[in-house]
Amino acid sequence: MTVRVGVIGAGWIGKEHIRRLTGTITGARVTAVTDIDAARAREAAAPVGARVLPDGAAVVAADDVDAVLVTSWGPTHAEHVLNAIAAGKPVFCEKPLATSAEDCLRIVEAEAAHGRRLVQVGFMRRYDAGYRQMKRVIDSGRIGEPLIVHCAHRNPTVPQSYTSPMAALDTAVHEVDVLRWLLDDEIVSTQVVTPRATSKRFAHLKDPQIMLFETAKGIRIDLEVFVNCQYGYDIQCEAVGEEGLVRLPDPAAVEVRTAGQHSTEVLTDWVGRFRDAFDTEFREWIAGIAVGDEPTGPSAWDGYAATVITAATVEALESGRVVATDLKPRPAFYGGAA
Ligand code: NAD
Ligand code: ISE
Repeated sequence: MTVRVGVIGAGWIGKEHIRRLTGTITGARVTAVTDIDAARAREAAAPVGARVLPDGAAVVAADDVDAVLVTSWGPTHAEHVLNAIAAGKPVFCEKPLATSAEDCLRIVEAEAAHGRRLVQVGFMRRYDAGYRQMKRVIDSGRIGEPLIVHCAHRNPTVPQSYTSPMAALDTAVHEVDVLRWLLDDEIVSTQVVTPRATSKRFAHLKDPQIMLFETAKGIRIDLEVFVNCQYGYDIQCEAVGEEGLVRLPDPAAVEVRTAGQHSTEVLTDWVGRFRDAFDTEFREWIAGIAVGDEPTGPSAWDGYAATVITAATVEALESGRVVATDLKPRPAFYGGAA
């Protein structure tokens, strides 16, 4: 079965995913596209022979749409995801699932009432080969019980529109998700420390920030978010356990020795760093839908947890305090205690 996908939001990542669904993976076709900027929708739809529809509701309702991809701005996600659930259609939503805990819970409740998982959230790091290897090592017990995790999330630069809360909401949200999954643990408190600010930032921005998370099992995580590091897009993660450590590999790159230097390239953006992860994420999503399986990737509950934890991190940044994350108990539908 070819899965017919309708896309809501034809901006940067929407176009990337349309290219991925139509040119990289098999088993999918993009049949409908919408964007509040109609010219953008036309530009994205024409090369793949998709129809342009007036809005997200029309995409969800379309007879030739089996599954919905939401790649619009974060504050609009909840409405489109809830529409897809009401229509009983699988929906892949780029992060964040929603921008408030209340909206995330509305999605969680709607999906649970539907009785089958329909929602997958676009936390692609779970599909990265390096993180998957790390998870296998941790789960095997080879490094013993994890105690500390050191992480860094560095972007070369960000535009003036990037604000201090976005370090948590837009950037660290990826570590929040991948670490909950990697450690099979929950983040219970968060704190932010701001070192000397880089002169390479816009004046309103606190950059870098060091986030300190504590998990239910007592694991301590330190995460440096540095979004004007200049030199490249660099993702680091090292888990230290009772009997050893495991470190995320850098992407494979040739070594060059010339002019008295030995070097390897550092990538410059997330598109290149996680290209294979995005491909795997969509390959698995489409393959599951094609055979009628429920999605197995990050769930609406994971989306809720990420939104609550990153909001608490913004509160920690603004108040200077350690903030408890206060997640609701996980419902049985999402694997919690019945
Ligand atoms: P963008 O601004 O380039 O694109 C968003 C598009 O959505 C725009 O074309 C806008 O006109 C359209 N849009 C907004 N509201 C709409 C609505 N209600 N209906 C239809 N179209 C609408 O932004 P982007 O960088 O592509 O980011 C989009 C989403 O993807 C964001 O939620 C962002 O956080 C997420 N994202 C994820 C990753 C990742 O690494 N997984 C990377 C970048 C962006
Ligand atoms: C962006 O939205 C992403 O999701 C990228 O993965 C992240 O590295 C970047 O900091 C965000 O702004």
